[in-house]
Amino acid sequence: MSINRQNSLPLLLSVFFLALFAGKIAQAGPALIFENVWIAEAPPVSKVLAGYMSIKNTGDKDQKIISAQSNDFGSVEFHRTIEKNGMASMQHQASLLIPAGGNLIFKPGDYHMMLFKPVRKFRVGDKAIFKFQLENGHSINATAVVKKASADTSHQHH
Ligand SMILES: [Cu+2]
Repeated sequence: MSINRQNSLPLLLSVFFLALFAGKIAQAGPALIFENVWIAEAPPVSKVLAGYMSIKNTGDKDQKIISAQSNDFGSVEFHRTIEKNGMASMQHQASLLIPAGGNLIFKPGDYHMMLFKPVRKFRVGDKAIFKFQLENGHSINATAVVKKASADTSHQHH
């Protein structure tokens, strides 16, 4: 007999800890979920488009997004429209903080992505891929779809 009960316990333990370790690695990734990522359709001559989304943080750590990029645009910025005394102005956001267990909603008149220099025309139903860079070194890809923006939510750029 080469294997007895006494020898199999350390083996079982090491398998157990290996599984635990593997589970930890799987959890270490960013717990951000991008939902309803969309780009507002704009006239074909537009040099800048606006994008929206919901970002959910299902993890127990705050997450910070420091940039976004897409092969379909020259550059991507995060903005927030602030209304003060009836005047709307846009503030550039250097980063986005999504609190643990919380979310951040982008919508017309609030947080939005400014998509500069589109490299092609976008029609309703077209898609574009965005890569979001996190402060912790991870990056997440999300696919946006072009939708019609209703008249009252059209984006106005300064
Ligand atoms: Cu803007």
